[in-house]
Amino acid sequence: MSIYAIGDIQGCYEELRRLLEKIEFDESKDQLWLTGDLVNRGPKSLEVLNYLYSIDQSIITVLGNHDLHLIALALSDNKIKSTDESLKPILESKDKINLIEWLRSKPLIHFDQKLNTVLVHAGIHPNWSIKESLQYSNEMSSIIKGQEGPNFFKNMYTNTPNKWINQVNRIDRSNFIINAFTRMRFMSKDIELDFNEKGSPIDSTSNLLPWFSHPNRKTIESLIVFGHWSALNYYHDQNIVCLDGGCVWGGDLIAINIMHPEIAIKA
Ligand SMILES: [Mn+2]
Repeated sequence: MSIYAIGDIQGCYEELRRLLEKIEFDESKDQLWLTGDLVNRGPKSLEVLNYLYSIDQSIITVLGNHDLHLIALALSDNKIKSTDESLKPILESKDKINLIEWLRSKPLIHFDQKLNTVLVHAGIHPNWSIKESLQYSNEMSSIIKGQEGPNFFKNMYTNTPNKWINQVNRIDRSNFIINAFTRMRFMSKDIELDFNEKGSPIDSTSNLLPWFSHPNRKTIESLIVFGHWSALNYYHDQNIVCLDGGCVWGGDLIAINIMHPEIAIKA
């Protein structure tokens, strides 16, 4: 059995199938980890979801910001905007309820203890240990899955608070946890999240640091597999590996065998 991880698919169904062929993925014995953002912007979001749903027993996926956005749309009566056109086939599908409930059952992070490896969409806040991160992810899953879901999603779209304080009101706490796991890229030296800068840290001239470069990051001993940052593309360094090749923007869909994060496989 092999474990593969694939970055942000965002509706790139053809590339997904091509990449799975290339790695000779065998759903009867291999496992596939996905960094989230399965849908939106790309041409075939419904096909991606239907396919992943059909091989659910062999995949582990975490939720990305676009997946959360899809759930939010499905649970509200809001009219969809032109930027969300690619989600329409899902929202109008006869399988909508099954697909959305399937997504709602997925976590924000996955931790494999034996491999000492974490799967997450954007990253792990530098102040959080694995144990704390799992606790926050579970806390949010019960909101996302539960009766509070629709109300939570209505209040989800905010960049504040941008600093982690453990004891704040429930809405601020939820929004911060979601933003850290699914939208974080850069932060200040005081660990305030910045949502404006999206470029590559390699050619950044600002004082901002990527979340993974923070000097006292608590999860430094574990491998963290993430996506969300297409400007980083495939990036492997000091126990982190980014797999967002920006497939939806004309880049690559990227896979790794989890035992060899130093080798990127592209389609
Ligand atoms: Mn994302």
